[in-house]
Amino acid sequence: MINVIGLGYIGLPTALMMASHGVEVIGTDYNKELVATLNAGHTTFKEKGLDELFDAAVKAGIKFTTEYQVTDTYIVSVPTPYDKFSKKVDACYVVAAVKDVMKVCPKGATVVIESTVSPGTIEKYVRPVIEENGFKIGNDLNLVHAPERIIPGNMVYELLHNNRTIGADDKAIGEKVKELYASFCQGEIVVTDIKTAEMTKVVENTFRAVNIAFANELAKICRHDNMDVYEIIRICNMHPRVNILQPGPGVGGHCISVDPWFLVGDYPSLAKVIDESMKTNDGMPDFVLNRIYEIMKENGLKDISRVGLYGLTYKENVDDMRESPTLQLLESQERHLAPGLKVYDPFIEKDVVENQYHSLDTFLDECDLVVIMVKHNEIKENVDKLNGKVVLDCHNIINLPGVYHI
Ligand code: SAJ
Repeated sequence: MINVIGLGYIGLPTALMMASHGVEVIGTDYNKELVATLNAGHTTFKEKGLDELFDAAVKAGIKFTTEYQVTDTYIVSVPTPYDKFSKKVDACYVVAAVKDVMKVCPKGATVVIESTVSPGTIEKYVRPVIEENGFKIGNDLNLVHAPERIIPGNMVYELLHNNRTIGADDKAIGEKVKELYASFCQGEIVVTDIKTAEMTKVVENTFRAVNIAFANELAKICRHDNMDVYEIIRICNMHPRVNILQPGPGVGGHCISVDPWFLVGDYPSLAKVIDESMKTNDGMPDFVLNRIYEIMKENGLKDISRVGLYGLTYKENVDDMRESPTLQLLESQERHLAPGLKVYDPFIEKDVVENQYHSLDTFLDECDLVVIMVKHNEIKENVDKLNGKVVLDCHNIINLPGVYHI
């Protein structure tokens, strides 16, 4: 039996996937409300294919509880934020979860850490906790790192098809855990050591962050000299060895906007390109805010409360707002003492910010300038409703004459 610890964006789909592939699974989370929701038969966030996967897992017998289980395999999938001051990974949730596992786990158990951590975190923070509890790693307990790689918006497909990395001290243990993941994963599963596995995960997200920062920097250069960044990237990407990502209003989510900081925090004198890239991405919401002021001036618009931000989530077609560029922009706007922007997002039903709308039509009726912060399908399907508005399209998705870009 597998006890999955942490039933958030990664733990829940992982637990459901294993259960629906014949593995006996109990999911544990300390959040009573979340567990109650799952036990009442509802998923806790929106994701393509998740409800169907949930039904299959429930049929297969998955259970949800707040209690840690006595079993031989644990998968720890809890958040790893970063310390905003030192930029280093904050492993407190992982450490707390492992401590709780130690209270119930029998000798011989395997503990798999799925949470993203910086290289050396498991050595520095997790091993001591296990040893302090009287377990000898390798004899009484096996420690493995199997970093998740799935992308919100396409999690279920990627869980099934992505290649995976398993880091273990002992190859045989790595192979055993590989077998468990192979119960559902059709991709290639590579077995390596723990520190290498930790580093690969952070490097993958850092690669993407640096590439996005490059695109954002190009957007700024092109804006400065009146060149079309999208046309330039499109042509460059026709070169067989060039693949530039897209500029945008900022980088959000709990991964690309966080994990690269771990390397800056741990290697401050070495991780220079990464540091600058993260600063570039973090500066994009401010850049958009300046564009808003420029465009208002150009169009004789004086009332900031007639400007609307379309989208609150960190990216398209998900309901996740963590580190979202829109929230960053709103914060920045407050710092500039210019409150009043309107906000709308079809995925956010609760009121989370001021001046938030829940109907696209009402929102658009009350805005003269609409800023496309997130490229949800909804707005792509309703482009005609933007006719007659001044539009700042931060993703180059609106094909109307006179649209502004970042
Ligand atoms: N973004 C751009 N331009 C682009 C692509 C993305 O500005 O060309 C922005 C998005 O709008 C968003 C942010 O970047 O705000 C991050 O979105 P994303 O879709 O690039 O990635 P995440 O954070 O949803 O998921 C990433 C994935 N990592 C990689 O692709 C290397 C996923 O595979 C990881 O599992 C996930 O991080 C994670 O949990 O670590």
